Amino acid sequence: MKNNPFLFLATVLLLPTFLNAQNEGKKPISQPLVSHIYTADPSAHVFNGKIYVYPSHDIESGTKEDDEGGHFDMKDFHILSMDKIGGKVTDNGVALDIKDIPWAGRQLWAPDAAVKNGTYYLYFPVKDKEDIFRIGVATSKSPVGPFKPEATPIKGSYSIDPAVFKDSDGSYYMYFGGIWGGQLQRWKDNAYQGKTNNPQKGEVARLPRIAKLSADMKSFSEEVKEIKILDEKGNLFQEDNNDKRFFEASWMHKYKGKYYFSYSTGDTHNLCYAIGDNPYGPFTYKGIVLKPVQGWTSHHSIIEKAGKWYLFYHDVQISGKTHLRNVKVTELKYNADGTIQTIEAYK
Ligand code: FUB
Repeated sequence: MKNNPFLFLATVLLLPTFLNAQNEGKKPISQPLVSHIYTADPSAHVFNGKIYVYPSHDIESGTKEDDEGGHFDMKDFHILSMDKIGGKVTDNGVALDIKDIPWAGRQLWAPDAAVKNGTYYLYFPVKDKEDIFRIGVATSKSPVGPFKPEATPIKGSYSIDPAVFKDSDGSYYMYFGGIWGGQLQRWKDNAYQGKTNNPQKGEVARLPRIAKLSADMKSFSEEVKEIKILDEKGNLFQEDNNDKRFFEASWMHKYKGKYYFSYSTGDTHNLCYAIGDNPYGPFTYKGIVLKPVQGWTSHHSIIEKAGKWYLFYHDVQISGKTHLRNVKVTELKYNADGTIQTIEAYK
């Protein structure tokens, strides 16, 4: 897209207008969780019976919009908490500031969190001083911080959107990656290729990544691997299948013994899911979790609380601007065969 300014204009500027027009006259099914700050990319977890949401904190930094998402120029994280869905939402203040991350350059993007033995781990992508996205980790004794970052990024990490999943056997895995501004296309066999073109039609779509975390939760215990998302015939998606192929925003949850890998298709704005039998996949594409929301990006998490399942997501209801988003939550339901009922964010 970078090499084709007309395609860039069409997809980045015109498509959201079209999608937003599709939703015109309809009402959102849920309201922003908070409105005093802009929040996005909600990674929700239940820790000690309470719900914690680890979102990006969108701001109007004044950075000009470009085709690598330079206007998503976030500088800190605020963690939200609530006792129950629909209950009072607390903003717990600044949990981590970019100025306290020694190796960070710019753009603190979508985080996630995990807990182990009473220590909370905040995982975050940020561009390093060479403008290359890496994934860092910070720790705290409290789920809402303040978090103390490690001096260097996680060795072997790259790209964006970490999602950390704890399996039933106590193992932790990190899923990550995002194309275009998320730079995943710059990496091949875990080696940096330098600035490359965005993936082109006719190519096999880029695949999300996984690595098991070490016991210390601050490093990978194995080499980063690709995870396969297959169509119903067992084939990998092509870049042309951009309404189904992986773009960014990985999430993993387990339901009735199956592994559900969900993700955003980016330029076609779907949140999709694929099911597998183990954390590494392969995963077979099953359908859409959430139809396109107002705005350009779509990013989510899925949790269970008190016997019900919930989808946390974002749109731009408050601002109408792609880079100033607000997080929301709605119930998610399964069919008897384990497939997910597609959610329409506006009715
Ligand atoms: O918030 C910045 C980026 O936008 C995230 O990392 C992507 O998932 C998209 O939501």
